[in-house]
Amino acid sequence: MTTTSDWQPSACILCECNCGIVVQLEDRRIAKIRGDKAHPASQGYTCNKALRLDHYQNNRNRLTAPLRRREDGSYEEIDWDTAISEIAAGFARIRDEHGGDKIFYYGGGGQGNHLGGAYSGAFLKAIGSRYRSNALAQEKTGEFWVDSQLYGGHTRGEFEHAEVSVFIGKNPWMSQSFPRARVVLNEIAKDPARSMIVIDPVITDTAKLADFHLRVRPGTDAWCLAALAAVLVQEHLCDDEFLAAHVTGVDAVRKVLAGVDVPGFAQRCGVDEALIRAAARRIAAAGSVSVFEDLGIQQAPNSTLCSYLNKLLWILTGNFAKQGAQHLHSSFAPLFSAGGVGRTPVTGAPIISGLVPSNVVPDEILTDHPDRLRAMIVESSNPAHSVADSARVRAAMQALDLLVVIDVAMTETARLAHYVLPAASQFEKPEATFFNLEFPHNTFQLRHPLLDPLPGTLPEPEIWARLVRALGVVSEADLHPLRVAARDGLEAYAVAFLTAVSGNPALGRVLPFVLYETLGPALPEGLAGAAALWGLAQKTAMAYPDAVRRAGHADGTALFRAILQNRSGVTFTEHEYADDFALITHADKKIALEIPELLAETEVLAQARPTLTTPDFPLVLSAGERRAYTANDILRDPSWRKRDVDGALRMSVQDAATAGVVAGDRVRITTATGSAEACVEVSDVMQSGHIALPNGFGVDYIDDTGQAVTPGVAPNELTASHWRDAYAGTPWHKHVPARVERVAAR
Ligand SMILES: Nc1nc2c(c(=O)[nH]1)N[C@H]1C(S)=C(S)[C@@H](COP(=O)(O)OP(=O)(O)OC[C@H]3O[C@@H](n4cnc5c(=O)[nH]c(N)nc54)[C@H](O)[C@@H]3O)O[C@H]1N2
Ligand SMILES: Nc1nc2c(c(=O)[nH]1)N[C@H]1C(S)=C(S)[C@@H](COP(=O)(O)OP(=O)(O)OC[C@H]3O[C@@H](n4cnc5c(=O)[nH]c(N)nc54)[C@H](O)[C@@H]3O)O[C@H]1N2
Ligand code: SF4
Ligand SMILES: [Mo]
Repeated sequence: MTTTSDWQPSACILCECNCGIVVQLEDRRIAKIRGDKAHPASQGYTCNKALRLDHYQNNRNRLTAPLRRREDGSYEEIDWDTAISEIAAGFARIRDEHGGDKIFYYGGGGQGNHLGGAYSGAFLKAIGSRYRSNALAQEKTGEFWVDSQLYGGHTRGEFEHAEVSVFIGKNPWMSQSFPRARVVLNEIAKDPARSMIVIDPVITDTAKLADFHLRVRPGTDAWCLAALAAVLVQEHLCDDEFLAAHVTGVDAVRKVLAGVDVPGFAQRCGVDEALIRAAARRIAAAGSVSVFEDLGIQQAPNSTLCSYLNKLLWILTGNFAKQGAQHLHSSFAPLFSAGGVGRTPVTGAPIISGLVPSNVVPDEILTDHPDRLRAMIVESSNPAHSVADSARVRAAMQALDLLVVIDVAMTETARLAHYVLPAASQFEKPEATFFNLEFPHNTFQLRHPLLDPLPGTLPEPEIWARLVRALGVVSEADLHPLRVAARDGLEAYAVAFLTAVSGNPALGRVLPFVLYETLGPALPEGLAGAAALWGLAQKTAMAYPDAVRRAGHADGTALFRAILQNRSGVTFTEHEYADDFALITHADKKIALEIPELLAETEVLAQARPTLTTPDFPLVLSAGERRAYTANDILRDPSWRKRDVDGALRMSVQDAATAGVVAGDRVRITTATGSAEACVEVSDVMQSGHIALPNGFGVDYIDDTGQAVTPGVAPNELTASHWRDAYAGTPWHKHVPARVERVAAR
């Protein structure tokens, strides 16, 4: 007999919005899913994808036992104790022979799960690991480098209230990324007093709703953005009062922008000069402007420069610290660590916000350099599929002395590992994300487990705790007083914690472990993994005391209690608009507009050539576009898709004619790195010379008949590691020179 559960709150894990959902379970199946009206950010909203989450929870590729690779490359199941002791001993050996800094950590959370990764730090510190990376180092680090110089934090738009919304290389209709995206986009489109500006070579579903579509040629955004900013300066459209009061370094910026040849730049990017001027004037005239830049510029040529030029648009017009404009926001646990730019040990590549560029990881391994990386732990990420040049990433991973992968499924990366550890799914443990990026109200949701862990799997906090225990760095005597205090309640725990940590620096190094071991057991049943949130709640309350109090939480302990109790999520900060200035990290609380390197780059645009294609590779391939049925590599079971099951290559009518293909034909796509076959969709949304493949395809899966299937193209079989930004090392996935040939006769 099937048992049907009550409706229970949780969240969708398929994109960073993490919309609240309520679900009904039938035994272990997520049978019914609806938007959760009680969720403070999503308010009942979901997109089409949330309803397909059971394909993640229940599928044939779930791992159910720790695996160890045999000599012949096959895997054998081993028990957890064996796995943990061999893995801990293996890393300890590498530390002793080569130094703990040769142990690299990649991942730590996808679109729905950051809580497990929060515990990794204890083991990594204990073993002496220093270098790490994740997917943010192939998209956001260039923007972060710019942000850190301008004001020292991450900014977000407030699209719900913006008079003008600007989307640059961003297609929120498909990719979402801010609360209730489609509702907000429709509201903007319907309201004659509000405008939408979209900069995208493709007529996306978002562009279709836009008032101004600046349809740039791929890879030419720098010219378009520089022209927009130049119009603001040259036509005297800047907010001089705001600039005088809150911004330094403005003169240097004005000087460079005054010299920009707007008609020439318009021609370079292929956008009508009059349209550029009209869009710039609309931005200047608006009471509020919000801007979202995403992969269309962050994974294309001049990406760091484009991030800078984009930010000039809203800073020059004073669109900061007021409703509907751009904001620095609070964070519950920062996704980006602050600090200057370090360098990687082998290639000297920039380490921005603590992250090694994903693209240089193979170079840090495949070398005789004495400081090369020798071992790696991958948690909740699939770099053998998601990082540029998959063949090279595979070779690098095969060259490691030890590779351990923690995942729910047997992935392309797991298949290269010496050990694979099976994690409980995101619905089988307490889970949360740190994509808490909103202002003035910022929200956080602790999802309670809906199910017990699948037999054989463990939640990451327990996996990391077992690894730390195996190293023997903390004694039971150290932990005992804290365990006792935790039983007496959170107030007693806070006092005992401060005493213990100030008296014993060794505990301070492994804090998440200490919290899990001591506070974890005292938390309500099944929530031990939430223990690390206690520390984060205390920090949040100290960082934004007034905003946390305004949101209804007297202190960190009260905030932690609210998080444990409100299963649909809590608002943890409520800011006033003027707080934006206080969130600037510069001592003078002003935006520092001048970034000399990037101003020099702007001047160079007058000479630089905008094309990277060649006669051999005449087309620009965007490798990895977000569509209605893509969700990174989270859903491996292809039957979740209702459309576009093969992940078609989109191409324009002209390019299809040139290649002699029609819709449904199979083609071979070739780049300097590799080649792959895809099925064609001829589409008038594409401009001539630009083709696009979706992301999230080309992952293998064992279907219900036991057959291995791999629909679509793995985009990174076609991309190259050196094809990256000079400042941040972020890849140019959206701009890969390619050619297309018909494969078989019709
Ligand atoms: N459905 C779905 N939604 C997702 C995800 C998913 O896998 N599927 N993934 C999530 C993640 S991890 C992320 S980072 C976000 C990404 O979200 P987006 O950045 O919105 O996603 P993309 O479709 O990759 O790229 C955005 C746009 O860039 C355009 N583009 C290509 N080349 C250029 C160019 O040279 N200039 C400009 N201006 N635009 C260009 C493309 O036409 C596309 O419309 O989406 C999130 N949401
Ligand atoms: N060519 C090209 N490459 C791209 C992109 C592109 O547009 N084009 N986009 C880039 C971007 S923006 C991103 S964000 C990255 C994403 O790339 P990755 O960082 O590799 O992340 P995902 O693809 O989301 O993979 C998440 C992994 O987590 C696993 N997982 C799911 N739940 C759990 C869990 O509870 N515990 C554990 N331990 N594992 C779990 C899944 O099985 C999956 O293997 O891809 C990047 N790569
Ligand atoms: S995919 Fe993103 S926008 Fe869609 S329901 Fe899930 S979290 Fe919300
Ligand atoms: Mo991403």
